[in-house]
Amino acid sequence: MQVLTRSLTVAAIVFAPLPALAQTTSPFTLPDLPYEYGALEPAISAETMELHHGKHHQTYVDKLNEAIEGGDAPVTATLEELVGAAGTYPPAIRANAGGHWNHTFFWETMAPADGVGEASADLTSAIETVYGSMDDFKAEFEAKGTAQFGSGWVWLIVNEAGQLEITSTPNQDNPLMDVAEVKGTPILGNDVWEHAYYLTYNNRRAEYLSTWWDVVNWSEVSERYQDALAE
Ligand code: MN3
Repeated sequence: MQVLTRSLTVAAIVFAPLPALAQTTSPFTLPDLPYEYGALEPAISAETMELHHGKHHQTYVDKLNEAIEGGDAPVTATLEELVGAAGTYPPAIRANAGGHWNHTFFWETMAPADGVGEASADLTSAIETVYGSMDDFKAEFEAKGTAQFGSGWVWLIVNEAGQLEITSTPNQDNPLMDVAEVKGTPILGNDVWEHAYYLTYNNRRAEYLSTWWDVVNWSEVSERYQDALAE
């Protein structure tokens, strides 16, 4: 009975929903991952996840809090507000609010390969309408991610016309920002900074992008698609 109780407790912690981003204000905190560091292997190694979440994401959170403490943005601003008005704040807010939002989104939209679910009928239909097939969509997404010069992100968004669109952003920008060339609501995104893949894939970004589909949480992406359409 003790063992059962403990395993239920662990499960509750591991699968507890992450706090809604829009409701959080400074000081911001590093969210727990909804899975273990090794859970996305072999697509993403435990070592990569530990550094990426525990060091890189933590640093964005810390620097964001420092910038706000230093007066760069109001302490009452939510993360969503900081990201949406990124261009009106000093660069430290744009980089670190973006980094915190992007990585939180990234962790939530991945899952262990045996728990990724499937794209909903609505999302599948929309992808097939725009891209022809799921494979053609993936190829275009990978090409956009490979073509992003230097550090950045590749996204699938619901754009302002309510249509699916693949876009990329430099550094820690994202399509929610006022400064984004192509604006919309991200429903899927991949981090193409070298820190996201270099330990396993070295300079082979294209191989990382093609392998990454194994851990895309299609159930979560499908929910975000419905939410984005309802906005
Ligand atoms: Mn990263």
